[in-house]
Amino acid sequence: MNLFSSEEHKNLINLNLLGADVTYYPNFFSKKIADTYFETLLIETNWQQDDITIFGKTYKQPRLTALHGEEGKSYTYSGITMRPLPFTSVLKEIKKEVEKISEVNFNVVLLNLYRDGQDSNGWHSDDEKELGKNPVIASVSLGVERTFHLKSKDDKESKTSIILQHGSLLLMRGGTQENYKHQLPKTKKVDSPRINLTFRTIK
Ligand SMILES: O=C(O)CCC(=O)C(=O)O
Repeated sequence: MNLFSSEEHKNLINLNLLGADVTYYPNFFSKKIADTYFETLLIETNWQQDDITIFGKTYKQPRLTALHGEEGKSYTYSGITMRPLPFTSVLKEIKKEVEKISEVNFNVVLLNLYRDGQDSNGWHSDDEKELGKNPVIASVSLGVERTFHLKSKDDKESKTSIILQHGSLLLMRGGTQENYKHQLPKTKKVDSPRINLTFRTIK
């Protein structure tokens, strides 16, 4: 099934950030397909809320998560080690499409469920050792639109904001993780859920 037309793929935005390579595809999936993916993932994912440890303090993670991927590809971040459940058929379908455009084979996907605007993801880089140097991260957004921020590690004043739409893909490559941090801040303007999928390659 062709999930998108090549015409839609021309509609891409390069964020033009020095030392990074970030491309945004607002309509990567059609609304109809994105609606189906959102409903399926919301219902069939085994969402969990882990404790995270930051600077020695333990908190409940402000969102729900799940990890799916190839056997043995565990992922450790913020003091949590997640062991993957197998890829489901819907995740395989999404993975196939993001692999075509990014020309990378991904072996895990981290899913985040932001239940409402009070759920968030703090400033960080996806720079864990097991992702290797200059990792390619393909980030799919489903559900309510949320603002995403990037800031340079050298110039902390210059913050870039982008609204991540339902059915969009944000592709982060090159020096993005080495040179930038990103976050998904809390917002009072949103009271419905969003699912984010970040496809990654664990070495
Ligand atoms: O929800 C998002 O768009 C960001 C997700 C993210 O930064 C992560 O999972 O590392």
